Amino acid sequence: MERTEQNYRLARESYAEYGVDTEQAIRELAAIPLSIHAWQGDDVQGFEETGHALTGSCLVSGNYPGCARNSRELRSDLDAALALIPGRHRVCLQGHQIDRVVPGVDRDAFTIEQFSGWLAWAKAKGLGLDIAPAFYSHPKLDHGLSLSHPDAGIRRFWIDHARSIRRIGAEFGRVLGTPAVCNEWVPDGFKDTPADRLAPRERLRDSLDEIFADELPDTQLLDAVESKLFGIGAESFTVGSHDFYLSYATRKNKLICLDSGHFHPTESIGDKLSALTAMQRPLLLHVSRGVRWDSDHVLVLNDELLLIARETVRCRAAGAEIHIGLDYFDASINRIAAWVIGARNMQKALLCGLLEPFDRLAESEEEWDFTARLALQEESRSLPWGAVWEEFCRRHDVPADRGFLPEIRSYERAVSLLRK
Ligand code: RNT
Ligand code: ZN
Repeated sequence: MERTEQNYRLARESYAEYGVDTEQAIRELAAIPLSIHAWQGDDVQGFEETGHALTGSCLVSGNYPGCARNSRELRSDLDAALALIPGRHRVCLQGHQIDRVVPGVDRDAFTIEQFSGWLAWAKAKGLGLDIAPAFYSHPKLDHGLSLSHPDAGIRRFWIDHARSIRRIGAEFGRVLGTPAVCNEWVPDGFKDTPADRLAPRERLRDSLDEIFADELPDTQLLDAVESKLFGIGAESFTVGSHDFYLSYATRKNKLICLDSGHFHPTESIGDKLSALTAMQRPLLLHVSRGVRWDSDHVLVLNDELLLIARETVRCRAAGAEIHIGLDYFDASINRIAAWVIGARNMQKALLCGLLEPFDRLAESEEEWDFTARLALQEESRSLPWGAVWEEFCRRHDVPADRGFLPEIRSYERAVSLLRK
């Protein structure tokens, strides 16, 4: 404890020499909520008890024991994870992670009743909730198509699912006093070259128009739309591409959701944040890590994450509204550890962004001194941000990095490994 404070005092002085106020960085980091994705905890399975396999090009690999079998167990696991993530955060649900199965009530007819346990839990814990319709793992996802399907009956089912999830989100927002972000992502696409690229896109556009026709106040609900480059089994064509959704979001005044695993590997969403902020769009991020074909590995503190976080910090400082959601799933390691490691890495990256000697860098840039800019960028990598992070954890009463795994181990011994 004492060592943490001593290290922090020295770090504070070091940063002060670069004109950086660590106290301000600590305050600002505490004010950035992450939307923690509930689906890391159930391998994106949901709780409908229908036994539908995971479809829609999301693939979860691994069989680490102790997966949550119902929403009650998932909430208990989330409690364990949230206790190890410093600060106050939100939880994002998928539209099939229901509390209660009512025979005969399918996704197109879900109401707040299916999510009442989540709402009560969030209210008791003072958490905000976000949500997304689940357009996959269901027989109505036919030939890989949902909202863009040529059959009006199939489109109707998915439109009604999205409408019901929007209403549930608005109820979350109303009761919890913080708007729920509701994100529309559909897996629609083709494995091989389509004959007609336009018709599915026109159908997706019209389905979205119908979904958003229900007017809900933005004090309760914020709509987002999420693009993707390709998916497994949809390698050649994705109906909801980035161009499609970016212009849709602009036209309909929706949030565009940028998933860091949904672009060409050399294309970074870090660069897109300022481009969109310049156009004054609020944004939703799905922060993830792409590895070869997979878009959903646990976040590590790599250059990509540092860029996304530093740009988020800069754009937020300029007044941009950027909602940070996490989106990855790994079933090959302890699922609570996956949440905790990824969320803490997101926070560490944000902290590095907040601690960057920005004024000095900008000064060099203004003076056209690109040599000094590069030298300082590299120098600042080895400034003692780790000591500030430990102090941040201490102030939030959460273990430092060396301390969280033992807690997860004891939770799995006492709770999750007993699940069969
Ligand atoms: C899929 C999208 C989407 C999903 C969730 C589970 O590629 O990223 O956000 O991760 O719907
Ligand atoms: Zn995503």
